[in-house]
Amino acid sequence: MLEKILIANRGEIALRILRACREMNIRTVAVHSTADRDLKHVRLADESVCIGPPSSLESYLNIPALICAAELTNADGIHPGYGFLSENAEFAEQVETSGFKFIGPSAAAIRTMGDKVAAIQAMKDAGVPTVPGSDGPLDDNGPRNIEIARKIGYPVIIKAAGGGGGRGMRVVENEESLLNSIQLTRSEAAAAFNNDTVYMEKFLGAPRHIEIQVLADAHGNAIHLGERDCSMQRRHQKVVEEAPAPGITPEQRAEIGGRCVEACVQMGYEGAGTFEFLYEDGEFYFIEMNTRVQVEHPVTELVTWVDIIKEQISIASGNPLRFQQSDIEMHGHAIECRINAEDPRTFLPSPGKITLYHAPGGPGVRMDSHIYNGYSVPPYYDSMIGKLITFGNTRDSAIARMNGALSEIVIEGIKTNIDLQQRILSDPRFAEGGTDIHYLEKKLASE
Ligand code: MV4
Repeated sequence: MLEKILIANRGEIALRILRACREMNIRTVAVHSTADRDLKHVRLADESVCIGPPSSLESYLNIPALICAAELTNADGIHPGYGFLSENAEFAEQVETSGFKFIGPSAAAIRTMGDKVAAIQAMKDAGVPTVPGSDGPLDDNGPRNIEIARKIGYPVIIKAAGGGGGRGMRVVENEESLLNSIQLTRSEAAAAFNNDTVYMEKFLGAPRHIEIQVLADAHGNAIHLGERDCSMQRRHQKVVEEAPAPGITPEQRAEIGGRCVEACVQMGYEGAGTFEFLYEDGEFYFIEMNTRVQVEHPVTELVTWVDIIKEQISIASGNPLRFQQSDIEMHGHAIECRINAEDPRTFLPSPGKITLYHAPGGPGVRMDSHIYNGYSVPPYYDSMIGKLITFGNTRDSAIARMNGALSEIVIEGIKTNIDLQQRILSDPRFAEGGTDIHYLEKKLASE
């Protein structure tokens, strides 16, 4: 097993990784910017290293500083968490060539999934269903592009191969605007991602966002941990996530999960991963794969009883998976509300000192957060300050526990989105389950 892990992240996920290491008797190294000296995990870690000034570019994205910190402290593994360098193939490569274990997939796998055209091709090769589309990059042959769009049927969407997560896409309603839209998306992609490759897909009007969690070891074994529904989002920021996805049958789960597992085996994928799908009219359509642990991993943990972070570390240590697919059962229902330090009207970040904090508790309540009384939320990073996750035998009981926990939580001194979460949790359409990716934005516009 790895013996000392450097946690190349901050906030709640750094604390989450530290807790997993502690359970596994693995020593921990915290790295932090000068703005993050007071982070909870920095105090709890066996050692800590200051890696730079507040700016992420000079600290949490500073590859030489991170590798230097690993060398100084004699760490043997580096966990990237999510965001920052977690899906940076260059980082994964430099970590490994410097003699450390990158806790995640190979640089090659990260690179393939970072190129959305290559990712979709890999999925097609493995039998994972994809969105009807251009089957590869678009060239500048106007008549041919018009032909492709006609075959697919309007509306279509033009996406940048280097994009993802909502960046670099444009919906095209009709043939008149097609060629111009391709050119526009191409030049924006060249500027934003230094890659002008674009591709075309059928535009799905009202899908849900459902993703499959997988774990794959270095010995050719892979399993899936079922799905999460992440449709409740605003401007590509997820707000509420849940597992399982309402209405998905065990047969559907086994079918799509099995396809993802097969793809992992075929690609020689190693580590935790998430296959993102759009789900519409009973069909799954692959759009992207994430090669990191995700913010919303706890809802899967609560319904499968698998500790995803511990599995990542075990896999990176070279151990075979400790579960077979038949060992994985889904129990009950879990919901996660992201707690953000943000203005409820403008959604702009609201950093500052937390003058009073009372954590929620009780049966089926999990609070993944690094905040404490007197902690100052710095203005330099993401505004998410924690995740409130509830579990119940049924979806209704998970919702009831979430309503209770949201009313119990006290965070004073900064503005938060707790009121928004309470409005969502008491929304009758949310109670029914299965709202699409546009539901929250429409609800907010009508309030
Ligand atoms: C789509 C789509 C509809 N049709 N692709 C946005 C983020 C990126 N991961 C892919 N995205 C979308 N791709 C086709 N063919 C609609 C979206 C989309 C979306 C997807 C998931 C979650 C939220 C979203 C919000 C707006 C648009």
